[in-house]
Amino acid sequence: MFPYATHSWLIINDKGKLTVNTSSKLDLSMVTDAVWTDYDNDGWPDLLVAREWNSVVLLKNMNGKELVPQLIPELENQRGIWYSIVAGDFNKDGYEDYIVGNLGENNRFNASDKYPMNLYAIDLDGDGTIDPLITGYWNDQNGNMKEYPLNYLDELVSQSSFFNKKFKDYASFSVATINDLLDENILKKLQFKLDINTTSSYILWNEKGKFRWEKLPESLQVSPIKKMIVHDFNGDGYPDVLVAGNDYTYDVSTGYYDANKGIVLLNKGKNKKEGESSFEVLSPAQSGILLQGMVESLLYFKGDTSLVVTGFNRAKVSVYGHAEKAK
Ligand SMILES: [Ca+2]
Ligand SMILES: [Ca+2]
Ligand SMILES: [Ca+2]
Ligand SMILES: [Ca+2]
Repeated sequence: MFPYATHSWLIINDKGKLTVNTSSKLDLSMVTDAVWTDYDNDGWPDLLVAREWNSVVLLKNMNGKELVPQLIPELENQRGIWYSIVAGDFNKDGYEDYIVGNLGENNRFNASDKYPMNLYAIDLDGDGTIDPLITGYWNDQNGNMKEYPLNYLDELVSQSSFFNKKFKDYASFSVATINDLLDENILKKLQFKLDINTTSSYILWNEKGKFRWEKLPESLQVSPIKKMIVHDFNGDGYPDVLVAGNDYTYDVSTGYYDANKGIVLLNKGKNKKEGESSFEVLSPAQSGILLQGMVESLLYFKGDTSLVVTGFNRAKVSVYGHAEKAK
């Protein structure tokens, strides 16, 4: 139950027989997506894992014997609601790079190192189930940044009776910081706490096995990035990216995320400036592909006419044909 996560498993395909064993059990917290990628070009595919309320984590393939999570500060320092990850050698230096989808910047949270968003896993009313409490930082009446619950009182009351016992009216709740909510006694019940310091989506450059983050352009920060396809759409030899997302499941206080209509990142080749990408952002009008809704799946089927197939939440599947350019 959120924010607890069950184990992840590596399923071994042993000559057509699928097996799991104790060594294939992995504790990776809330995993959303993963990509096989030989990040260090040693011939063994490694696993790069995207996680919610956590960092991206790299599991290095030790000569085919085991997958070992690596402690990499560049990865651990960026904690987000990472929904999706794809790989492609975008600058064609022989090392695969990555695009990592996050919540985006179209929200009121402004998560940062100094002012993170926190998630408290705590059973406030003592009924045996966790009442996850999410907080962020906003200015108080005196202009000082204070930590407040993110949800409206109505939403919290519907989640746990703790809140209507604690707050008799909206006025007292509206000025209540996390310290008013969780006093010392209640904090004893805290099971664990997670935090994120970025909601932006990024390109993760792989510089010969060292990682460097570069924010995706503004027009890609409008909505959560849930699904992506890496494919050389215009046949120039450089991998491009189709980016889809949105989320209609957030609470009232956060609202609908629906601003991504399907975005193509056209790779313009080698970096113009060292260390900077040169992706051209194509709108649906420019690319001819429009993905309106909450995207749950996105697939590319290769064929005489290749197909981009998109699955939406509570809506029909959309299919776009894509004629490959002759090379
Ligand atoms: Ca490797
Ligand atoms: Ca590269
Ligand atoms: Ca509870
Ligand atoms: Ca291309």
